[in-house]
Amino acid sequence: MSDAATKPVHDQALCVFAAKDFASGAHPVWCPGCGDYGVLAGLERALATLGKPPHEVVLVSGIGCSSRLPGYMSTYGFHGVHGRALPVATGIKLVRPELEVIAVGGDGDGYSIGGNHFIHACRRNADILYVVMDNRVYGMTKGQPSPTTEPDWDSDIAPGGIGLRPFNPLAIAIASGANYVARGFSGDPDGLANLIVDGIRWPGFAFIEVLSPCITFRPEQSEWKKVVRPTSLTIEQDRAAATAWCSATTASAWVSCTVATARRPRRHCSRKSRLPISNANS
Ligand SMILES: Cc1ncc(C[n+]2csc(CCOP(=O)(O)OP(=O)(O)O)c2C)c(N)n1
Ligand code: SF4
Ligand SMILES: [Mg+2]
Repeated sequence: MSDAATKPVHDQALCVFAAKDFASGAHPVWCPGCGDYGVLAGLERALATLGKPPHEVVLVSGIGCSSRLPGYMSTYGFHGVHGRALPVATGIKLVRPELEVIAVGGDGDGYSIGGNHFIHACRRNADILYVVMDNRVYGMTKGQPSPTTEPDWDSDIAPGGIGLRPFNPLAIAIASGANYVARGFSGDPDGLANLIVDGIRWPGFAFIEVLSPCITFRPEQSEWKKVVRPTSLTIEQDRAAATAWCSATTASAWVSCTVATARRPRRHCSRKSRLPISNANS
């Protein structure tokens, strides 16, 4: 038997695809400087690294600027309705477990109208990846506060700020049962690509929160590139410690972290070999 036949599929396929093979050719309509460009680049690089043929990948989204992303990639795509990316992605995985299913969207889509689906997708632990482009605002509908907006963010729509404690997506995901949880930054597409590769390889539900600036409605977020700093923190197996760490760091969003636990994914979903997780952002 040749070496190629005994190697894991993702190793055999390495270097077969370039990042550009995952681009659809459609020109993004995002504002120049929008963080979502970095997420698109990170996803394309990650899939090229994994050697996944575009026809074996399905991208599913809801509604929002960020949810336009599937249209810019050459994989299969499903641009659905607001807040419903995760149930659609879960359904696709159930009937086609051999496909790589990736849900993408924004903080409004995933944590507000889709918040219930987020919690239960973590709990169901299907073997899919969920990438949220968090700009702490509803970009597409012109700047309303979202669940992750800071309480004192002052705007014409919410003068003086909404005064509510922000939703903590990382802590919620871990506490709800997600197997792999990480935070990345759109200004670091290579680091993000590493997190995406790890998230896809890790069995069960993988969630990656990406700090992705909306430079139009939150121009102050262009400062993120000066303050976001990677960290090598990795917590494995200890769900309580990981949740506590994420809860304690709510205010300081300026880190990347990887938290992974090994709860078995749902039986009806494809089982992947367990690969070691790396300190992707160290
Ligand atoms: C059922 C429903 N309610 C409200 C809307 C209006 N709407 C479209 S996008 C959006 C928010 C998008 O915010 P987010 O998910 O953070 O994406 P972003 O544009 O910031 O990337 C809303 C409220 C809708 N399309 N459908
Ligand atoms: S409005 Fe904001 S989120 Fe939407 S494309 Fe422009 S910069 Fe990006
Ligand atoms: Mg948003």
